[in-house]
Amino acid sequence: MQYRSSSAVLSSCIFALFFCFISVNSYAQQAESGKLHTIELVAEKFDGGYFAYGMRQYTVSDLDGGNATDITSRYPNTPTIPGPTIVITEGDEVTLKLIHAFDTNSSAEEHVSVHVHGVHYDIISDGTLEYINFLMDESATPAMSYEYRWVAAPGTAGTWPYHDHNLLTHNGAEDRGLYGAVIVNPASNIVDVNSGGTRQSVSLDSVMKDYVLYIFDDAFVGTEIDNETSLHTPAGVNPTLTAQENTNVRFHLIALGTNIHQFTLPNYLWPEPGTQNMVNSKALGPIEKLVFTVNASEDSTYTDTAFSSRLLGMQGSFLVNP
Ligand SMILES: [Cu+2]
Repeated sequence: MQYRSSSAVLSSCIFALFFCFISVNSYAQQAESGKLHTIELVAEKFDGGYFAYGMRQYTVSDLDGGNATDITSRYPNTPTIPGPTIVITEGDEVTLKLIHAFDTNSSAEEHVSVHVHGVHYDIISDGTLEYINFLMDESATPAMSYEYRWVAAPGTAGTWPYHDHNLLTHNGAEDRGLYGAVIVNPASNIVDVNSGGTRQSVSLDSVMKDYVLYIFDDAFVGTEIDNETSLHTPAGVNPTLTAQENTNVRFHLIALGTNIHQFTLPNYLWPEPGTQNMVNSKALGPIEKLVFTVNASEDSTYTDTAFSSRLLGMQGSFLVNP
């Protein structure tokens, strides 16, 4: 398949509760190798007046569709907050069909979308309304699903949020539960870990668990991925994270609030991305992210030490089982 490059477009979205800066990247190039992730997400109503994304169908195949494997069962079979974590690798492509699967009480509920950060896509996959993109409403509606296409081009490795942009307001309903994450693993399949104080490159295959922690302005909300069972489990508010001693585990922090947060994991140091330093704390502003891997050696308490976050008790246990 051929895809034309689109010109770079910059848009920004401001939420009632959160804001984010979004760069809609042009296709730097077509992915040269990798896998195709064919995903069907549903958006449904959720307890408490919230909304949630759910994984309806997920197959991974070669880019031409061959050798397809169904991995839907890795995910809960009901919609969840946070939404499903999509795990891909640089070089992969994603087609994501979103299905509007709830009765609407008002016209404000007729549009729902997926707007992603970090990966590349054409403007028709922006997941915004014509009001913002000057082109068209890129929504699933009660009448029609909508398909988005993303390319995890070289350089997109990282962990990125996705969220609705069109339900209720043109800023979306991220604050009503419609958000999730995309993990783009590096094509090298290598991550750096602190080994006895020095930086060591290890295979991603050695990472036994991934913890995705969304940092809101009053709490962490998490999802835990067990890479032995491949199961994704929503872990709730300020979740207790567990690891087996001496295994590598990876933290993915995504700040979704408007405050500046100061994440720390006492007794642990991790290689700072882009430098040779070892650090144990990181400031995260709105929509910033942090991905690091540690070797689980002792119990700790991950904490947001920013002043107001401390007052709100933003912390959770990291328990290492011998
Ligand atoms: Cu955004």
